[in-house]
Amino acid sequence: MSDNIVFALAPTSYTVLFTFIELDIEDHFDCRYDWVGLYDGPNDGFPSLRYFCGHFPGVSMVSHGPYMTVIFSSDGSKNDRGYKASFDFVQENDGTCNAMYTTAPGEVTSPNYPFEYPEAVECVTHIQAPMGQIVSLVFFDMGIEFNDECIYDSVIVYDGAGDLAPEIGRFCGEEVPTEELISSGHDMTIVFSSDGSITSTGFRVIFNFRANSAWSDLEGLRSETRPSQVTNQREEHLTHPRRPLHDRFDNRAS
Ligand SMILES: [Ca+2]
Ligand SMILES: [Ca+2]
Repeated sequence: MSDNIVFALAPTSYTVLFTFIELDIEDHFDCRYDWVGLYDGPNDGFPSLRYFCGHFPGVSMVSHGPYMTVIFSSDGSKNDRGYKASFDFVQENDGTCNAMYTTAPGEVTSPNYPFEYPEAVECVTHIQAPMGQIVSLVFFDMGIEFNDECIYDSVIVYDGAGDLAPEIGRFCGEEVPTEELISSGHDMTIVFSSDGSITSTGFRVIFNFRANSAWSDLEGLRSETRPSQVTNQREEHLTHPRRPLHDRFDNRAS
């Protein structure tokens, strides 16, 4: 029998994004024996967001405020490997699912993935590679209410910062897109939206950064001529909100 408690505190106006990197906990339909519980506040007296057991790596949950409490509990028999997870702080906009990433590789999923996404949400994810690099995106899973023009629920990928940038692709349905999506500059934006009825299991994509050869040449030329302030201030500012509390934590004995 053991209990292990982790508490995350984000700055005011941020929420806590908790993602299972690995989850391997004695399975039971009610998670009665071993479990990880996520609570929407500074201790386990607050409402539980969800209890997890079994095997669901990649699942994320977001708190509604700046606190999240995570409790791992196991009973007296049958141990699996345990869990490993990461925390990030996400700026609260509409209280749900917007995010920004400036490091790679990384993953973006619909809320609650691989469980059903909520109705009537819009999640904007902005991915920004360092200057001179581009963003590459590959779909791994797809389950979004289908319509010929994806007018009800959709994932739209934009070639730039924000949804005014040109569209790279618009996706819905059950078929996993096979092509690699690439930005022309260092920004890419993913907008997931759902309407007020019919949901599905959602999507999962992996993104990475890579050198843009045209850019690299240009940067090489520039670095010889321009002043030494290589990083612009906007990037620094945007990087700050996503500093993790603990890069990773791990309940397994080493
Ligand atoms: Ca057990
Ligand atoms: Ca829908």
